[in-house]
Amino acid sequence: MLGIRYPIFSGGMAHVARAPLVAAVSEAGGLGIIGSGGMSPEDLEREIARVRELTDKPFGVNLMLMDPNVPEQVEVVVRARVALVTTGAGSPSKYMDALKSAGIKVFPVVPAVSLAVRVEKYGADGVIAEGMESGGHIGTITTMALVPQVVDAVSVPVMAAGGIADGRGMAAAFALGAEGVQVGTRFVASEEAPVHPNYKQAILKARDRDTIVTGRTLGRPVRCLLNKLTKTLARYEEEGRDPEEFESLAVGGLRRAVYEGDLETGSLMAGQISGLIREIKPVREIIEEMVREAREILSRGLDF
Ligand code: TUI
Repeated sequence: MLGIRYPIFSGGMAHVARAPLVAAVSEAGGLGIIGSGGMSPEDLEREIARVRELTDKPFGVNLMLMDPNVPEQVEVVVRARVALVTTGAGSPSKYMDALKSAGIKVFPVVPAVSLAVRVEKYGADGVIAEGMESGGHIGTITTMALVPQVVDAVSVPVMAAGGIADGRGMAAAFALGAEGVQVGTRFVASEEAPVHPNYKQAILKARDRDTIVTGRTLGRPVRCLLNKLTKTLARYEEEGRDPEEFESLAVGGLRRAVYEGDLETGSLMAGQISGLIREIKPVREIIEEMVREAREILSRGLDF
């Protein structure tokens, strides 16, 4: 469907999934996805051009549906005829016709079965079932429980996301009926990710319980590494403080993490699989090891 060698998408991570990472993933045989969250339409147009300077392989764009620029971003991706659009943080129904008429494949991220069924009706070409192990904005169901339920509920291909950082996770996703995986955190800790080294090192240092979800009480749950900011935000929620106080600390947090490497007041969005990631590696190595390991696991029989 997409003309890629391996069924591996990189997450459309705002501020992180820029041309160097996106092109590296597509060059390595996966599908790189630009994270357009926080970009003006002009920024997005420029970023698409930068990817095209680096690779002639297919790539995609993620639309973060809470971004006020989405209507103009849709016009940009339609003009640019990118291979794939993924959507997150909302329902993409309004944009489906424009994207499909341009021949763009659309894979919405779905945190629940109900949304998967709805987007299939609107014409989605596939869905990305994203579990709450993921970094960033999340739903409430784990990948293990969500993926097989979405697989049974829709007929389009299902990609699994959330908690997948190696060939074991990829093999598990196939065992659950997924046809591919989307990987985020593992690619933040890649050589090519244009992210402050402090952010990458924080992922390497993290252990299994070092992420926290904040913003649930505000209806916008986000998973990040534990740090001064997220501990304070969690306390504010416990104390039932005014959401404006929460917002004033959280605003701009992802930018502080990605560009300034601010480990205290940055939002270091990362998934629960951070504890598994011990080394910064080139994207090609990450992808090739993942595929080799998944193949090896899936070719083993059962001995009982
Ligand atoms: O979107 C994500 N992950 C994200 S977006 C993001 S940017 C951000 N920055 C600061 C604060 C908040 C966000 C960081 N990480 N993943 C895909 C995803 N989509 N997760 C959950 C959803 C989702 C949630 C509800 C999709 C649809 C939905 O409901 C739509 C409806 O209308 O029912």
